[in-house]
Amino acid sequence: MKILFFQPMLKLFYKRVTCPLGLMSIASYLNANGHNAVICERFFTDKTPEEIITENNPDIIGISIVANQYLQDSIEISEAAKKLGIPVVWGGPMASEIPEEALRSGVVDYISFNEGEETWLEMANALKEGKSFDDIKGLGYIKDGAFVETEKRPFIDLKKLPPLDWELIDPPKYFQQYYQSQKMLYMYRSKGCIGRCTFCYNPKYHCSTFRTRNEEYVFDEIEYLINKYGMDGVNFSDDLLFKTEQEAIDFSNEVLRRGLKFYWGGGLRVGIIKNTETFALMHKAGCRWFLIGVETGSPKVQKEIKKYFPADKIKETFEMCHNNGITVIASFMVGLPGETADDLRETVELAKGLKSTVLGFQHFTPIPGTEIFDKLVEEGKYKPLKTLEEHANTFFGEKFSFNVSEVSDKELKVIKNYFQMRALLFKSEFKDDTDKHLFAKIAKNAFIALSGHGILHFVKSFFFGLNDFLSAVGVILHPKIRKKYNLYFFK
Ligand code: B12
Ligand code: SF4
Repeated sequence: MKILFFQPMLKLFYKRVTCPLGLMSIASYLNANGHNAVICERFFTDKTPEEIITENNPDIIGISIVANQYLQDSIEISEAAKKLGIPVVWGGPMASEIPEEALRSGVVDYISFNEGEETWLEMANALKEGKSFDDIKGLGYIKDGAFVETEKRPFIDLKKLPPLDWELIDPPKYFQQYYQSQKMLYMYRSKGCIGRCTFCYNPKYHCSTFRTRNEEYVFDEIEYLINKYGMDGVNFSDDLLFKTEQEAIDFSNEVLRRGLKFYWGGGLRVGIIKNTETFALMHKAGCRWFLIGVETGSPKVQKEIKKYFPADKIKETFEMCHNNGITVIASFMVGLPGETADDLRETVELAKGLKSTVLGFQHFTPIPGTEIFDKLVEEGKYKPLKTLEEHANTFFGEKFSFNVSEVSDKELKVIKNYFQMRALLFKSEFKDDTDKHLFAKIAKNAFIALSGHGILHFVKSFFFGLNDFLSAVGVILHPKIRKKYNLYFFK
């Protein structure tokens, strides 16, 4: 069967194009089982969805939806498919969270929940044999006006999946400058995370499990991409790159044994790696960055969100990274439920004391299906969106649209902007081992990546950057808030 997968475009404008790993995995699996699956990256083509579909003449279409921002384009693609009478299946985290809204919109025929590989193979085989999809596990659809969800599909054994076929995409198109790498690609070695954080998609989407791919394939793919395309960096998109310290040691030793020269990093939890020697080994093997979600400095809020790490453990992990030349990108959230000014002061103090760090502050937005979301709905503090159109018009995390904390919007914004300003001002806090100002480097790289896609993107990215800069500078206009939270630059 011919299957056409779409990676939709972001609504506002391109922020960063990463390889569509989920679609690549499904397409590789289908092709290894005798089907003909191709991937269309919407951002790389000027053709309309109708033109692309007509050109490919598929039997069925699949669209991957990560978050709200992809919905508008996904609706457009689906409408074109409907006009041409081709069935449409949506998948990915966001599609799994709003199945009924999506199906009732009339533009989607099926929702494929969670992992797509086996569901797709069964769908493609059923199509070939002229059978219906009604009994295929892991699907949602509308029948006689009612929403039907078939039996839940158990997780697949990732080790049984074939290697990713990197020729399904054009890897150089996805190269990014990132830290020390000039040609960095996204890859993955595991899925899920053991955490039970109440705001995260993981407990529901991956049931707090952690599974790894066939490590041999991961290394073979890295070797292939280095040799064929000159890839020199990998950002592992895993939620949790290593579940144990031993995994990190084995991984690093294998990189060194194979003599692979590339920089790498990914997501990590505080407390997994306890010894500075392991960070030193990882650095020797090319590790240069880790993304760590700290979220808050308040033990009270930590308990609430079920992500509890004592401040000294957090500082210890950051210090070990710093001492071994590994930059930590620390992610915080402001505006969490019940968060008070005292809680935020603790967050500010913790963030200011962390070493070798890029600090990212995001406004909290509840993801449907998470524990925190259900609680907020139950308490009447959050009104769930009802239609697909409403979801498509909601900005996830980017714009400040929702505040369930005890603190005003303005204060949250000033705190967020203060850390942005700090990043601009203090090179010493934001440098990697090339001794460049990391923030300036990131900003420059983002600008190059964004504007490299035409004049419209150039203008948009210029104004986007300017807006960010002005917001950061705007912090000085709020002396009272700065005093309240100790947001000073030079003391
Ligand atoms: C890379 C990435 C991105 C990339 C884009 C990815 C892409 N190609 O679309 C970028 C950087 C642009 C991005 C952006 C955002 N992202 Co993001 N992203 C990821 C990340 C780190 C990796 C995705 C990945 O490649 N996974 C590996 C592959 C193998 O798994 P997968 O994608 O889940 O695919 C499997 C299944 O989902 C399913 N599937 C996937 N697609 C399809 C399609 C069909 C048709 C079917 C049937 C099945 C199916 O089958 C696949 C194979 O098993 C994930 C976290 C994670 N570890 O997954 C977050 C994640 C998906 N992102 C998330 C979020 C919130 C965002 C942002 C909204 C963040 C923000 N605040 O701005 C933005 C949105 C856009 C924007 N404004 O920038 C959340 C989604 C939460 C949710 N909805 O439940 C995640 C889960 C991170 C998290 N822990 O919260 N993201
Ligand atoms: S540690 Fe991170 S990835 Fe794991 S459940 Fe918590 S927030 Fe999600």
